[in-house]
Amino acid sequence: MGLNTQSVGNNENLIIELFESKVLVVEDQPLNVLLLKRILSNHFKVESVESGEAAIKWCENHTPDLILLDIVMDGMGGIETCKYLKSLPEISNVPIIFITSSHENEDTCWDVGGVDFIQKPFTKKTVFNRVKTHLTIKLQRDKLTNLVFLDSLTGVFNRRYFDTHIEKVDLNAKRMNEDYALIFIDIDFFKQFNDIYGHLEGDKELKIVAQTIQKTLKRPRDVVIRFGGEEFVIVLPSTDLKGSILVTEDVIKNISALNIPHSGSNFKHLTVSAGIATLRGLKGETEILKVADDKLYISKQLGRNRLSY
Ligand code: GH3
Ligand code: MG
Ligand code: MG
Ligand code: MG
Ligand code: MG
Repeated sequence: MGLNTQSVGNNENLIIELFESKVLVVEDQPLNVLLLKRILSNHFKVESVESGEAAIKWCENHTPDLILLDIVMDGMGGIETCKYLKSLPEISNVPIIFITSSHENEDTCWDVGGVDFIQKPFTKKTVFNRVKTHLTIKLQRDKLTNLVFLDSLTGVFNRRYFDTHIEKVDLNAKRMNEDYALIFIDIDFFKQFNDIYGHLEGDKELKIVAQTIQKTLKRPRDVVIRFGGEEFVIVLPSTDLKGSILVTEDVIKNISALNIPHSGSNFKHLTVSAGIATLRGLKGETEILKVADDKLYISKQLGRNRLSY
């Protein structure tokens, strides 16, 4: 989801980030598209589509930093498009500025989640400054979110994120009558690893393990969290036991395949153990967490470098 940790409040960084931020223009009049691009292209990366439907399609594969949305368009209008886009998890935090030619829609713009609007005919200065202002707020908010919810060593989500995330996943699964999986991952013999190779080397491998887990997860909604020292939790929404076993096998295999030497391990290279639990038959997130942890313990007892469920 494109998160990364960066310092807050560095003006030079902000200018670079603004320059690299993506603005999606949704507008059905070619002349307006041309004008908007002329105003914005020197300062931001600008893409355009000519309908609400095309905007939705575009957002399936890209996440813009800001959307400029025309209200009156053939087919799906701007208001309807905004409502739909705001319901997508990846887009829900993206500021949407409406471009409107009448005051009629003003209140509705706010109601459906718009952050601002630009009145047609627009001026260069107003378009530029509205876009710049809302992009700046968006980028700074992203940075704060990253600082709060990402683990600074490994770059994956932290425990604080887990607490709010798991609640939502649990609620959503129950609402949709779906299963979801929670997987505990723990590095094997990691205390010995630190003792033999030193803590700095340990930190380095911890980061590599985290990123290997992350890369193994294929779907955008799959999430890895650093739960504690050398323990990670994977949350897989809309996934049953069978699916989660396949993912966990891949995680174990991919980490083993890194072939990180570990002379203190029975396997002579760095490995992990896993415990899997899914919602089916359990009450909710507290129980699922406990069961996954119990299963992890069994994997350890059975010799490590394996999964249990
Ligand atoms: P097991 O196979 O049973 O999991 O053995 P283990 O040694 O991995 O487990 P234990 O829980 O006894 O030790 C975990 C170790 O992980 C303790 C600590 O040295 C190491 N560790 C935890 N957090 C960090 C960290 O942030 N950096 C480094 N380098 N090591 C860490
Ligand atoms: Mg129009
Ligand atoms: Mg541990
Ligand atoms: Mg332990
Ligand atoms: Mg361990």
